[in-house]
Amino acid sequence: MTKPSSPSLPMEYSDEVAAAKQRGAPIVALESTIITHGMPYPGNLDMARSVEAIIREQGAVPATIAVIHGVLHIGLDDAKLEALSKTQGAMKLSRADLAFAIAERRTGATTVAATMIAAARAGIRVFATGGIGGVHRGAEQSFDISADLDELARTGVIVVCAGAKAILDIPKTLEVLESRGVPVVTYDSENFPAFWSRESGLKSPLMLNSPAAIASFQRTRELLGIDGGMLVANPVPVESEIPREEMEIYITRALDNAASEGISGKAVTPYLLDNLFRLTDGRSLETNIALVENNARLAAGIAVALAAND
Ligand code: PSU
Ligand code: MN
Repeated sequence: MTKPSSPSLPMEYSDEVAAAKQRGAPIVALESTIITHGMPYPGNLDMARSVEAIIREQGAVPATIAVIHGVLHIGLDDAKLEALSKTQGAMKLSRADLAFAIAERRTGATTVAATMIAAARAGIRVFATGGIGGVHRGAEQSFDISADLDELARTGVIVVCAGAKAILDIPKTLEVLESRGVPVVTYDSENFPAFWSRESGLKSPLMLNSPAAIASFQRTRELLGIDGGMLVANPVPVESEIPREEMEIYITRALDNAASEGISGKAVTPYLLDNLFRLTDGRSLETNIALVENNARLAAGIAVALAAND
């Protein structure tokens, strides 16, 4: 008599990622909300492809994560990546609703929080994104604090970003990360970056200058039995940055627009990104793409350094 098999999670690896896992090659996770909710088509597809290519050039394997018709995908082949980049109405998934999308056979893109959960489950330790969610300006009224911060505190994945988006309250975001015990390491700079700009006006809590040093810091945390994630902030390259003072003008306008249209909840971040894209005549998007590419390069370096010491 055969025992009924226990139900298993509908999770599928791309061929490339499955092969990488088999041989113990370094893998870098990538989120998909940035594709469906963060950038317009076709710029989103160009970005998704170029980020994957950069990770391969650095000797690692990219794993873009998304839920497609209820299946949690770890790595998307090019046809799936292209289809996702054109999908209208995909859910934006965080810890609260990742399982909902799978159970209800829906299609959804993973935010930083949901991508971390999926990456950890797939044994992937490094993840590249653009900017994390954080404490929104006016959070003392709206209570809008991204679930990304809680996820960083509890899930052991290194997240490489370009700092917190300047649409957020960056001092409060750093305070929450500190309270929750999340190390914030800026790569090769003393200043914590603000996504489109290299500086936020705040010093970074920690600084390291090489992927090997970041890998060694992470190993030491593991030896101490400290769980939870790490945030690595990588300033946007000088030639692609939009200076803080200039960006602030657009951000103030975008926030005003969001307030007068009554935008709230999950819609806030996508609305602001889209509004800034218009207000800057597409320049914010060019910067966004450049910084994600830059983060992918560093994340691959960290993944390679971690794998070298396994
Ligand atoms: N960074 C980008 N574009 C994005 C995001 C980050 O360059 O679209 C997304 C990420 O998926 C992040 C999410 O997790 O925005 C945060 O949304 P919220 O503020 O609703 O938690
Ligand atoms: Mn929010």
